[in-house]
Amino acid sequence: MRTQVAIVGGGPSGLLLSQLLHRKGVDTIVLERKTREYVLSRIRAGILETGFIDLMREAGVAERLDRECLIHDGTHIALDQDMFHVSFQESAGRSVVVYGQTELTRDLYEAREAADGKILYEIGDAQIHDANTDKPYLTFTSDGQPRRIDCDFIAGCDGFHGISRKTIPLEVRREYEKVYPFGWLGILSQTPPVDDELIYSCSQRGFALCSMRNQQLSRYYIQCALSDHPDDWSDAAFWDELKRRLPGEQAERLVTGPSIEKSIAPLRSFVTEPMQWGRLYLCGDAAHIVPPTGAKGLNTAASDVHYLYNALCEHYLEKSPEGLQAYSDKALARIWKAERFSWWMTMLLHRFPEQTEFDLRIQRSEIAFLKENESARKVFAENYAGLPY
Ligand code: RFL
Ligand code: PHB
Repeated sequence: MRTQVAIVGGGPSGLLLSQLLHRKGVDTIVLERKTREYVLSRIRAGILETGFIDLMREAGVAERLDRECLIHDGTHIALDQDMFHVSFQESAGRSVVVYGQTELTRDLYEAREAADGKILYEIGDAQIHDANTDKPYLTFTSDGQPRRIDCDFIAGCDGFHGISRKTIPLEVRREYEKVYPFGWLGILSQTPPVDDELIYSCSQRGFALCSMRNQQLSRYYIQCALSDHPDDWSDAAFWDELKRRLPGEQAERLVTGPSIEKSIAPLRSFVTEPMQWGRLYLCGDAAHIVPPTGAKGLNTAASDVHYLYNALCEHYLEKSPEGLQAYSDKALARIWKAERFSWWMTMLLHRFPEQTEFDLRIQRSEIAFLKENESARKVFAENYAGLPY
């Protein structure tokens, strides 16, 4: 088989890149290790920046998103019983939208299928060869048969546990990592959300987040120990703990119900540099991870896709190598800013095992400053609503 751009990974990064390139007449093949159903069963991101929406529109896949998404002009932040609002519209002049990663991925799959796009599912043992030459290729197994794809470029969109990043030799690759000493226990429930907007809550019992997917589907998270297992948490125990971490009025208003999904995600900050090696380009979680506190994971994947898509268009349509040469530096400049914001928001709102009384007072005073100071709220809103591409 031959294609222009071979894409490893059929998550949101890989599918969006494939769909955007297809609209410019560039041929791609997407290789996905799992089934379509498995990818769609992963409950992940919920908040999209406007840059992401613009890309979905450019890819011609935003019709349902534009119709069904919830626009959020701001967010609530709670410190114990006190809750205040930060308006993204007032402070940054833009909003974010709520539209689940599952729905977005479904829209992308449907668009690729409608255009007869090539996606190979359940492939095994993918390996990248000769990425630092003019003739890169991939080998893998499909239906038990060995296969090979020759291509011009390889996009490594295979997430944190994929093979693409590890293909870059250790002498070239530099990794930066911070692991946080807790996880997020998340549940999805068929209940109306407790508020029209998100609530990020810093309480003495730890962090909690009230989010949603739509008017009838809520997504809630609580900070938990890394040693916890979802089965340790009955629904009743989860609701009880969530209520204790919310201001009284919100706790009272909370509608509870059976969970339809329950999982624990560890929190990590991670960046690999460079994001390019020869003809291999990394995109999304394959190159970087943020803790979910700033809702930046999927949004940073989208900015990578934006830079790589434009660079590939410059290569194929304008015969210019400049975009591809600049890709890693451009992508990383934006990534590090999102890393900083996600780290800061994580430090601001969680309980840390080694926190002293002094640390706690500093944390409270930083939240108070955010509440009272317009400039601080502006910095928060600019970052949360998404920095420009
Ligand atoms: P993905 O989604 O991990 O997709 C990678 C795909 O590659 C496949 N794959 C392979 N395929 C072939 N060969 C191999 N060797 C392969 N190895 C792996 C995998 O099966 C998979 O299908 O990466 P991608 O596309 O870069 O997308 C990244 C996002 O999924 C991720 O950043 C977000 O979900 C992070 N995130 C959030 N991001 C936001 O922007 N806003 C949020 O509100 C938000 N909330 C979250 C989140 C992530 C969470 N978890 C569980 C990690 C909340 C949570 C709880
Ligand atoms: C979510 O809805 O899953 C979500 C929202 C905001 C975050 C993280 C996750 O910061």
